[in-house]
Amino acid sequence: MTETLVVKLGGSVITDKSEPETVDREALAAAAAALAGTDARLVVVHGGGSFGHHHADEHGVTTERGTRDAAGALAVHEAMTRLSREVVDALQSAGVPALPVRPLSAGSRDADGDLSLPTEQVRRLLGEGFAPVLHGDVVAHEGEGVTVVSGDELVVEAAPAVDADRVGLCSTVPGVLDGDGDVVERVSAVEDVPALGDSDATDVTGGMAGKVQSLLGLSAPAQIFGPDALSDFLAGEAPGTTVDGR
Ligand code: IP8
Repeated sequence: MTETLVVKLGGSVITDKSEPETVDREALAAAAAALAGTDARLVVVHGGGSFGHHHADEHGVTTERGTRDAAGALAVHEAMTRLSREVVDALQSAGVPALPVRPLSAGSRDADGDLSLPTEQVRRLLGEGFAPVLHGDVVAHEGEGVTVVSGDELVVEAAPAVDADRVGLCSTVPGVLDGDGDVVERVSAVEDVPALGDSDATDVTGGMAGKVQSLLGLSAPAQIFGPDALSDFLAGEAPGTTVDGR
């Protein structure tokens, strides 16, 4: 049976973070070519890199701290729309039937910061043979105006919605690293990695601990791996770190 995969392309993988709004075209084309080589049904998510984070910083917006400045919120959203366009174009050029899905138009957070994201359109697009592409964005947040929604959060929402068989996070690091800098093969609980257990595992604004903790709640196994291992992941291998809390 055809597999359903949710793949996140980290913002740092597909952009040059040292220069505002700069796409790493070589890295993006390589990822798109790898994604074009799979028969799996694909949901693609990407992060902000030098697009979203630059503007979010400028306007003081995080996943928890919001803004009611409409121009600032639009600056973040439009930057992410520009990056999404680059990603969708690269995917389509490689032969992936990609179409963008905008979290700002659908998602929101309640006063506790819990995200709700309608996903019917993602399921339908997938069912009709498209590859929906979601991106980090800003979303309405009760009591805060708008706050950032990260790609990792979207992965956690999208994977159960499409009944994903596997989840892949393509990141700049080759996996979860232990205290010696070696890749940890498997994580079944945050405590499995002392270097993570020591840090604030409830921090979902970024960092490996928050990423691992949210992936542990999924009912599908997740892999965290570097850009060179994307094809291996798509081919059914388990590169980098397997995060599986089941
Ligand atoms: O790079 C953040 O997404 P992330 C997106 O996955 C914005 O954390 C708008 C900064």
